Amino acid sequence: MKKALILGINGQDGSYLSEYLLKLGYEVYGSLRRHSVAENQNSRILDLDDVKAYYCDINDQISLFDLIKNVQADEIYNLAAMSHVRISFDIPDYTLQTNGAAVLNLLEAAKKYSPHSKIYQASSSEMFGNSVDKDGYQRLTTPMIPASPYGCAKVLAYNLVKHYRTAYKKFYCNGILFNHESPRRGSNFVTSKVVKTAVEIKLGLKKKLELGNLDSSRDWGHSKDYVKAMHLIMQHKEARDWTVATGETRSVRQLCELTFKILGLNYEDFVVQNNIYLRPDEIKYLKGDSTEIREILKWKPEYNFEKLINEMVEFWLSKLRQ
Ligand code: F7E
Repeated sequence: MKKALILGINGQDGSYLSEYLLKLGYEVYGSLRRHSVAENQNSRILDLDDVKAYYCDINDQISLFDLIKNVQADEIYNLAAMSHVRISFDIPDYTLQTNGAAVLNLLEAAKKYSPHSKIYQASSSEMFGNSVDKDGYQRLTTPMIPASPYGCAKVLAYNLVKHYRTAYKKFYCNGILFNHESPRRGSNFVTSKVVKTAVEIKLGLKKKLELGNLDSSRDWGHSKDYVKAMHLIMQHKEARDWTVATGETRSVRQLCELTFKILGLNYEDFVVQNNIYLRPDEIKYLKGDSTEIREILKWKPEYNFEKLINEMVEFWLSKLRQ
């Protein structure tokens, strides 16, 4: 039985990855961060009785080193991060520490105490900033010019992983994942915010939806598909980096248009701009080239944008109707 350790197991991706690995027969361990609302601590993995979850913070070397040493995992997935780009402008120091420098702790801990472990690092399309290749895509060779503290920290971690792979001949990989969503997405990310508020408007619970930049575009996939990509990356014969994306891009405006349309409404009647949701710097356009992972690892997403948003609308309708 293979052992997996998922750092950040209660996040959207951590919970889907746990379910997937349990189904594949893995023994699944995870780290939980202490949360002041106890109910939120493990809310996404409540149904997963077989998961062994422990308190550990990637910033806390003592708990991290102990966990790495005690579990002796075959595969370590680092999904622990401060994941909100706009909030990273408010707490840049914490973001840099958690998403960047703390990855060094992980690499050192694994090198010293669990040398056989493979490591997957959750890298992000946010690392590209506003650089786009001539053909309109981002890929491994696209220059990384991050446009947020979040992106800067992720570039640091990305480079540390590459460095440890080369210097110490380790199976350490980066998955550069473009935006990925689901009904489990936190409601301050734009897809969940739009879908949840549109459903509230439909049910007469709210009157308007306040957003920041409507003209930025993102390549949105489904978290369930993306955790399968993480696993495939760890099974490949060679340790290397990959980009994972749908290869389609939509603007926030198009997201609003589709969501309200599914509910029989016109977004223009309800959406207003509020400058507090604008960012000091913003990525205008993301569209990922995932040809390599599709061709070499045979990764194939089951969801497209329409199916993803329809599933999220169904989820919020049934939750808020109760
Ligand atoms: O914003 C715009 C916002 O916060 C998407 C994280 O998973 O993906 C995610 O980062 C777009 C941006 O995601 C609102 O300005 C407009 O252009 O959903 P988001 P993100 O910043 O792209 C990457 C790949 C990650 O790695 C991150 O961890 O939507 N937008 N109005 C808004 N965004 C939010 N959150 N709220 C608004 O009111």
